[in-house]
Amino acid sequence: MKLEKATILKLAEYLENAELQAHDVTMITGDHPDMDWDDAYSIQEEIRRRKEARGNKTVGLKAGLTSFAKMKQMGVSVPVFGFISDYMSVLDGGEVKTAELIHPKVEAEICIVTKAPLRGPGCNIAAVMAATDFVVPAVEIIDSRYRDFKFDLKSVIADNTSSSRFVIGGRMRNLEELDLRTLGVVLEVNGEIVSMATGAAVLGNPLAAVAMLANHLGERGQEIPAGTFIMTGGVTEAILVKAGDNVLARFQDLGSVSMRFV
Ligand code: OOG
Ligand code: MG
Repeated sequence: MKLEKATILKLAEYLENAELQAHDVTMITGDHPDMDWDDAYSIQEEIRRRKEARGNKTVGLKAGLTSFAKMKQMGVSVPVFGFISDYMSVLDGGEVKTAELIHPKVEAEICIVTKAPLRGPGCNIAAVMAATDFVVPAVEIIDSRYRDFKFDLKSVIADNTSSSRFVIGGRMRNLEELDLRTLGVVLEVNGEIVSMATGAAVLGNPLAAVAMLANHLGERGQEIPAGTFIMTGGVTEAILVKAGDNVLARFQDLGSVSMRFV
């Protein structure tokens, strides 16, 4: 850790206020070039603590920047991990209010719910398979608090990996019935296909993102509890949306997820 505790608290408040008041901010590494990875995750943890103290439940964990398309889009090479809160949930077919957001983008994600705890180090795909209760599709709406969606890895980690809204839809399926690597995903905006990919776009297998999350938490003495909803990361690059847009993600074998931006 390079930053003082008081600075961690101040930066968490700065970033969370930007989220809650829907205004953009400048990158925090600009003023704090010496901050390290622990500082970045500590700022994110403080944002989580603030939300939970206010009564918001943490309802899931996420991996981000796990697909080559996203890594290329954002110019980075390692995944990041964050959390999602109850108030970020939007019903399938529901409305996303753009007035509450800065510059939302959508991305289709393969998600799982665990039935047993997962703890690193040494967590691998087989361990994740054994701990998977079921698979379910979702669309994540990310909304970086940084101006023009431009950030470095430490800044985006501190900003809770741009978490903003998410829509779970489609149908749940047992992992045994699916091959996540060849599972196709088509993303449409206003009836037009804007991107497509298969599950292998995410680290070769989306379950690898869950193993990496368990190993990341293991380093911090934490684990993924049983019953955790986990988003494995966008399979394609994220697509900028605006009020009036209709978004539909079609997942092979898992049904579809939709929402309107108003
Ligand atoms: C960071 C969040 C990335 C994903 O699925 O790749 C993410 C960002 O791109 O703003 O959630
Ligand atoms: Mg995502």
